[in-house]
Amino acid sequence: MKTPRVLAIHDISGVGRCSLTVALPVLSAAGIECAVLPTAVLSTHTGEFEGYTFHDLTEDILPIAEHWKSLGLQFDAIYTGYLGSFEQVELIKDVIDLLASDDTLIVVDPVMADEGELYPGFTRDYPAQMRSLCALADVLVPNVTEASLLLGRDYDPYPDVDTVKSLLEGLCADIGAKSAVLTGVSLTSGSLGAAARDSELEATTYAGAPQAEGMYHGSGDLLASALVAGLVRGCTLEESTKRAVDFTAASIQRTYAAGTEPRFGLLFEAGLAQFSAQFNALY
Ligand code: PXL
Repeated sequence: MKTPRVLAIHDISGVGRCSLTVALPVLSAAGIECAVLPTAVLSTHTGEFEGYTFHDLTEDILPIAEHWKSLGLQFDAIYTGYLGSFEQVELIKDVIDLLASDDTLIVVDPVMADEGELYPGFTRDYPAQMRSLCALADVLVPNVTEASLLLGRDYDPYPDVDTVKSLLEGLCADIGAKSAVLTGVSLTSGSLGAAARDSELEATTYAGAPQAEGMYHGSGDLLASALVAGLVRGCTLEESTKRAVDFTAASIQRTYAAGTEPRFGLLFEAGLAQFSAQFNALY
């Protein structure tokens, strides 16, 4: 099998297990080449760390993409995450225009908020800007806070099945994504997972795993990276969502058992071999 190539566009936070320090190992473990376009370099992510450094790479984004274009590089998927500014959202739309072919899967994780709050550094008008990038998504992967902000709806931390369905339908019909995976939802008691809407099949499915204690930074990035891995390796949206939820839930359980500080992220490393084995079987 030819090794698929994914372009991951996120920041690189040196410590804290999020964005590129998660996308790279997870995609590699699934047998995918992960090309990276870093949007910024930070010493740590912006949650629960004081005094982090932030080096913006906005000016490098288009020259990097233009160089790749001149090399004739093809990407099986373009996967975007944390972007530091309005300007970067606009630039990433240009990068997609430049580098995506009809066969490139566009996955957008509109990283900007969690638990009802925007992350530090994002202004209240950012979600409206992010909508325009989300419209290009084949698969949009927000958490419940991000979905509510994108749709201009009140945040409900515990959406029921009808609310989840309505959020997913809004992400597809109003925002324009072809499919959507809503993360951090609990539709059966004691479970936590993600609901997926495939608008071509007009089907909504739910994947849950036993709910583990704790909220960890980078959980959304881990789930989205594992989802991209499954999709690019040819699994359906439903199957990819299930694998991503299982991998993330096992990582949460392992981290809770280890008692490490949530800001240092999920101990996903010990689960990579098992995650990888599911894809080896596909070769
Ligand atoms: O995990 C999302 C994320 C990614 N990158 C940076 C962040 C966050 C969340 O806080 O701060 C820099």
